[in-house]
Amino acid sequence: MIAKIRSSYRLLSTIFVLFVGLSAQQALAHAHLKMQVPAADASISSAPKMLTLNFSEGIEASFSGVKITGPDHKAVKTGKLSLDPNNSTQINIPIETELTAGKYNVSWHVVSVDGHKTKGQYSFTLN
Ligand SMILES: [Cu+2]
Repeated sequence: MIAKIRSSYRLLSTIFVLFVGLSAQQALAHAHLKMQVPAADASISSAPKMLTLNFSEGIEASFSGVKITGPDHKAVKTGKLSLDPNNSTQINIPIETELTAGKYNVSWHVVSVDGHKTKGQYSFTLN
């Protein structure tokens, strides 16, 4: 009898551990920024024409946005954000003005294919 209770207790705790493990994995499945061009904290010498952001998950482009702010604290004119045709985890944002030297801040927010929102920011410097 005691042995039977012990084994069902063990089964229950195994199920519980599996459940907690799965939930934690789902929480980690949100879209995190993995890579960006120009890179975060980069010091670059030529003005970029395009900004690309790579995430850990597929992105819903229509619910995502990126804002670039220049050294004068004004927003940089950007074109329409789009999903890369060959990679659903990458978004491309055309830069429609010739950037001048200074520090630029990139502020992004995205919705991943699982419907979750994430956001963040980083900067790069044009010399
Ligand atoms: Cu998620």
